[in-house]
Amino acid sequence: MTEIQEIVAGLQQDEKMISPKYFYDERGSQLFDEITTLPEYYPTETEFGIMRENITEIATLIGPQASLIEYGSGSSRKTRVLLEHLNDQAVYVPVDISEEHLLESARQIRAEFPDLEVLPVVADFTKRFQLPDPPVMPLRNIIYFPGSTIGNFAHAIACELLEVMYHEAGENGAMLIGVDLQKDPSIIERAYNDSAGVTAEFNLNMLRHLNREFGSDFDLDCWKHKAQYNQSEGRVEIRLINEEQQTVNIDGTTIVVKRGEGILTEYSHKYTLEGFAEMAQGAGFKVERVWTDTNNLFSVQYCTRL
Ligand code: AVJ
Repeated sequence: MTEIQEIVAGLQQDEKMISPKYFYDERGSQLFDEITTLPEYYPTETEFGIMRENITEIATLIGPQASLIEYGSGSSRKTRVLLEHLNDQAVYVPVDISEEHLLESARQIRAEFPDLEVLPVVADFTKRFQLPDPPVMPLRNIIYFPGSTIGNFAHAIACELLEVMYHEAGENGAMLIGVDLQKDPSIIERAYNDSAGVTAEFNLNMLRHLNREFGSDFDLDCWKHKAQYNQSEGRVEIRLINEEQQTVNIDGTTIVVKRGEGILTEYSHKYTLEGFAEMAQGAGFKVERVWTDTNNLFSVQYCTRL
């Protein structure tokens, strides 16, 4: 299926949905960067703190001459702490769907770390893609998957993705992953309903992106952001709610959207430590080490192959 066919198929489901990967055009990547600096959005700062606090131990576990493969690297903000502590002849492979954003961050990283081999890959990491061959063979691969991006994926797909990462890690490889934890729902809901309205703008920008890139005609004035924590599923569900009945044309297909109907644009799953360990184990990983913050909001986990 092509991207546009995938989008149309999502809009024809009983519950309309569009993949969260379509958040990330140029503007969407910028808006996400802005989200990470919001006072209500605890994940980024908390993960950053955990990384800073434990960076010596993390770098020791990774060891020298490693290839760090980052899935969904965005601006690579958190990665800098890690790169600063990696040892000689390290390779950094940032993988991201947003080309301009990725290449600009790669350029900056190269300038900051002249000894580091930086090999950016423009790819949708939910699909198969080719990893570059570094000029010097690294001792091991470290899959770096920060930000709790794993939470975007429904359980079965998250499991598949972890399996792919298990294979990409290779024989003596490992995975370093950021995993957001279940907690007081009010803390979570606030993080996705910020008072400055940046998350709402980020959500709405997806339709702007689709109109431009795929020629759809969503009426941008009719949609409202909604984010709700579903406690029994342990996930935030983010939707765009349509306020006026409208028809949307995309790729020669007409979609009727009723007043009050929503489009699911994102899941953000939150985990228990046991729940994540079980999922990792299903993919062949053993959770070796877990670091958290003092409030147990977020975790960084080091997983080796079983
Ligand atoms: C990039 C998927 C980790 O789920 O918290 C932030 C995206 N969406 N605010 C998240 C997001 C709305 C974010 N991830």
